Amino acid sequence: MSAGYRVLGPQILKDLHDPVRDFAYDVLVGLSERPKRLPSKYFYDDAGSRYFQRIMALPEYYLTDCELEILLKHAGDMVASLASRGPLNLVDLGAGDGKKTLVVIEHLRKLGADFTFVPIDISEGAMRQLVGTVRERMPDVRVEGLVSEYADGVHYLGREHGDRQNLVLFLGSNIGNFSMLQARAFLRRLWSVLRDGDHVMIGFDLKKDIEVLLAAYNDSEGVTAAFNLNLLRRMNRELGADFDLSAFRHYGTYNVFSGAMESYLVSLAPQVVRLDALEQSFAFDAWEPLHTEYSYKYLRTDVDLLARETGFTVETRFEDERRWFVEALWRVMKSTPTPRPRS
Ligand code: AVI
Repeated sequence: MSAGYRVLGPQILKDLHDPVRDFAYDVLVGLSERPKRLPSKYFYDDAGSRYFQRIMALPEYYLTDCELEILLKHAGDMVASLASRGPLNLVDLGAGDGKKTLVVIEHLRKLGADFTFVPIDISEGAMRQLVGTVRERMPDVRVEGLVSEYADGVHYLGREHGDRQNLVLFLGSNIGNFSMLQARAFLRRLWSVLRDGDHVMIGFDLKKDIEVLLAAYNDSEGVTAAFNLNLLRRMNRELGADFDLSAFRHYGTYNVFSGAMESYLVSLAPQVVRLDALEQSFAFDAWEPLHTEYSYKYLRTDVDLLARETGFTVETRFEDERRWFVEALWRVMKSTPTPRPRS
């Protein structure tokens, strides 16, 4: 076992960072910037993960339905050849409630594959729920859950799972929460810990009618607003802050130039917020934004380019009927030596 992880029950591992200290540090950095910003990974405390599960069930949040439709139709074809190639780790980065992953697992079981399910998620509550669901519904499946951020999960993968082939799932447009630069860096890092012939399956949300995008991130029930505002509640609880949630509003907008849905919390009045854990106060002007999330949307050509730029070859890609979402299966290419420039 690597020194960075602690066993939490027989099959859940937890990383050893001090989560409150990391959170405090990122809040200090983010609230000191202009414009103010916070990393979207802090949405996912247990309450935030529950809000996100509600978002995935909303009629306006089409992403989950599109991806589920693709997986129900094509997951069998996508994993068939991998299942026959010997023992496999099915790694799920940002697993959440695992609803879509269960479809892939079901296919691997039907194909008689020898596999271990390795879900990796930042939320311990979501992880316990997922591991519980798999144990209950599919007691024959080996599960080894890891509660950690993506970067630590990728590091763990490289150290602990080098001897079996890997299929890494990165579903639900989680990649969209990275900037294009971060997505490239993340995929290169993932590539570097994987071996030639390993696979990644990535869900990309495509560029589409802007009204559809705006509705998905500004739902009529206000669940996305509550999800966003929960970040302030989390700071109140964990960092001794005194944010007044009614003094901020959620604002989701689409930036056509960058291709991202952008989420903000906008201060409705001039106010000063105290954070005891930082021994510091922060002033907000009226209408000052606090940026909380990017959700990048892709063109099909962006997806293929990203594969090429990060060392993968595109094996298959499937779209839903509305052609709003792409599920891509990429293979890690390592055997071809990088061509050297002629001298
Ligand atoms: C997790 N992630 C891919 C979601 C998204 O669409 O960016 C999070 C989310 N934010 C608002 N609604 C959903």
